[in-house]
Amino acid sequence: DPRSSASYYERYHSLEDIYYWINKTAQEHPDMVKVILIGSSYEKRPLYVLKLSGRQERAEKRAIWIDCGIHAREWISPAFCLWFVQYSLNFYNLNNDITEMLNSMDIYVLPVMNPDGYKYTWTTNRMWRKNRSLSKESNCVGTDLNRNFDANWCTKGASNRPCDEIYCGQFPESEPEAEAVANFLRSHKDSVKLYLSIHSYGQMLLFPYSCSNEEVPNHAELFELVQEAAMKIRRHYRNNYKYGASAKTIYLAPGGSDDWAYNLGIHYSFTFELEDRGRYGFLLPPSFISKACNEALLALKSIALRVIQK
Ligand code: ING
Ligand code: ZN
Repeated sequence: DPRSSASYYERYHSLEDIYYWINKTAQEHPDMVKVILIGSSYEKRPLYVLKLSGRQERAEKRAIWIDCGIHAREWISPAFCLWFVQYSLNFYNLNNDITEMLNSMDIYVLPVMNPDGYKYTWTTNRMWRKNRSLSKESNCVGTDLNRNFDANWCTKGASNRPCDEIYCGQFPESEPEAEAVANFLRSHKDSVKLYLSIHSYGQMLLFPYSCSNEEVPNHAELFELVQEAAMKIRRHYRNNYKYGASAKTIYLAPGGSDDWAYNLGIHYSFTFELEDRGRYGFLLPPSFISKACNEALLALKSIALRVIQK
């Protein structure tokens, strides 16, 4: 509708809107979209994954996994997942890159991995990061889902205190949101070749390890992939993304999903930190959504098409 000031994908959406959108998107594209329930959150909200497939059936199809919204306040992240799904459906058979991606790989998209936290950022505290699980030993609420995976769990760079923002939880996968993702990936590990987790902010393209200063065996290959993707963002959008192994590029962060996925055997595993460009932090105004999503899409395409060629 040309009269509306900004399209649906250039706004942020409440959790209820996103659930409605998931359903509607699947109904409108029954040939390309399936909804999979992979589990539920601590407060029993459903965790839905959209499975996107091209119309070409191929035996032994490989897959990409993308999760958004691990951290509640990083609103650009779910916005990217919605935007990416819409782009895929609109430009399949129109844009060569997305057509090739969807013909060679199924793409699993989890738009909101932390629905309880996301809801809380809309109702109560915009700056909430963790999920909303209660603790036995403390009145503080929430575990950092990106410290709850079984990769050097709760070592330096995470906290065992429930009041901290980087609380690792009671044990690895103690949180139903992390467990649901881990279970899904364990049962699809032969097909999923590329893992991607979307965060903000800071403009970085990261790969394992975050949980140690060690280099992964294919470090040089992963470095080339993010370097090329960052170069494309620089050329097309005149924006500088940093890139490299997480522990050296930002900080030590054990228990992260990308490290865990890597150790499971998904050797193309990445975390993207999207915009802002230095002014708004987590509070990126809606007018910046499309630029942030376009540059992340460019990086995703660049990496995915390389992985498809391997
Ligand atoms: N940054 C990530 C965090 O969880 C990160 C950084 C990347 C950690 C990859 C682990 C693995 O702290 C944000 N902004 O959340
Ligand atoms: Zn984050």
